[in-house]
Amino acid sequence: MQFLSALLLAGGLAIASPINIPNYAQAAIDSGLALKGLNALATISALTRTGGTCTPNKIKYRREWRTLSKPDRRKFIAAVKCLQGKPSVLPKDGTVPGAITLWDDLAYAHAWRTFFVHVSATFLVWHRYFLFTYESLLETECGWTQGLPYWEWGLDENNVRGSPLFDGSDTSIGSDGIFIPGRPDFILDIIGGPNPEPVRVVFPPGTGGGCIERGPFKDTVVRLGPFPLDGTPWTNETVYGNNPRCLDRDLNTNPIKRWSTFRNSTELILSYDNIREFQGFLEGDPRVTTEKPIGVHGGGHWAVGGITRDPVISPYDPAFYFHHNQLDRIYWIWQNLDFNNRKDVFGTGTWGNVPPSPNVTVEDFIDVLPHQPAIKIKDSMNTVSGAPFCYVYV
Ligand SMILES: *[C@@H]1O[C@H](CO)[C@@H](O)[C@H](O)[C@H]1NC(C)=O
Ligand SMILES: *[C@@H]1O[C@H](CO)[C@@H](O)[C@H](O)[C@H]1NC(C)=O
Ligand SMILES: *[C@@H]1O[C@H](CO)[C@@H](O)[C@H](O)[C@H]1NC(C)=O
Ligand SMILES: [Cu+2]
Repeated sequence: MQFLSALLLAGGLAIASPINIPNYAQAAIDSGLALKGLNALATISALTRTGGTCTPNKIKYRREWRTLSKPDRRKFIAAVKCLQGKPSVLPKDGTVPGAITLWDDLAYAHAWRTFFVHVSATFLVWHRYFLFTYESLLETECGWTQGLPYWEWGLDENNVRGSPLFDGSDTSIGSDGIFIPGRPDFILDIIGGPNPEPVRVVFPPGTGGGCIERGPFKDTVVRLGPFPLDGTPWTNETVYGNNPRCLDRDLNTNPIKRWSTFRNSTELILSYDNIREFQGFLEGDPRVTTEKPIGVHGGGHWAVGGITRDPVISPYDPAFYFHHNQLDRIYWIWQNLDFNNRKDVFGTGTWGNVPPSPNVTVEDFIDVLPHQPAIKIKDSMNTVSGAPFCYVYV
């Protein structure tokens, strides 16, 4: 905690509600110094709200991957591998033939909620609960008692392939995919905005494209899916069936440089004071912005590529959780800078409100069946209430 007080003293800040945010210079924003400072302010703010069973000795400190010692990184990798080897706990009634392991279950838990928890009111809170479920399973099933590590994209905005998270060493989560040359650009036509014409986004393919080449998780087996990304109709059989194949990746610095830099994350936190805009810009929701499609959320997904582009079964890649943990961190920092005014949700309960559905309120529930019981959305706002969350980011 030493560095937190150091940062605060340096700024000579008074803690009030809402917190006074320093006027950061552009250089501090671009270098990540500002984001670090905002994280520190959020931590101090959050720690004033601990309650229930979330006593100081129980709080999990979620940290950036490269701040873990190498032995701890190996320990975390071993815990994830352990989870991948545990049997499925889904009912064996034939609904999900591809659910052989707990790792498949987690992909399924995301898959069957996909069209309700993206581009909807519950995007941030549902993924928060999903991450908590993963963190809890890592502890109860596989003995990982430290907080869930996250991936600070900004540290890799010039070179994703060189990231300690993806360098293929035994302290990474595996390398890039095997390079597949000669692929065309990605062309995304984003529909659902105010104009009938889609918003077109183009970027080059990454440096992989095939199965993970080396390092941990090279041998991870993917079973569910793939979900058809070209719009062809899907069936339960294709999405939930048992279709064993490798885990692929296509690391790509281009999407990070354009959508998930330190500047992008920091501006997102500082620019909006309501959840509609904050979440809309984070996710590139076309109903909120056509100028800034993709958002930091899409930037991270496309930077990893491969299966993490699949909106339905992306949790098969351990990178998914690192990426979403960083999103939850950005959300958490934003909330804790003005907590009393940032405990709301906005929107309905279906993707882009298709089909139309009622507005979601904080009295509604979210769940990650069958691994976690339903909780009220309002109980997902304070991450140190003990009901059920007990974590902060450092
Ligand atoms: C998948 O199965 C569930 C019941 O298990 C059913 O309600 C649903 O309509 C099915 N979806 C498709 C696309 O077949
Ligand atoms: C993201 O930040 C980079 C500089 O770090 C900038 O060039 C780019 O325009 C930003 N993207 C968005 C969508 O604001
Ligand atoms: C849902 O929320 C929107 C936006 O705030 C509002 O305009 C609309 O009236 C709400 N609908 C209902 C049924 O409350
Ligand atoms: Cu998701």
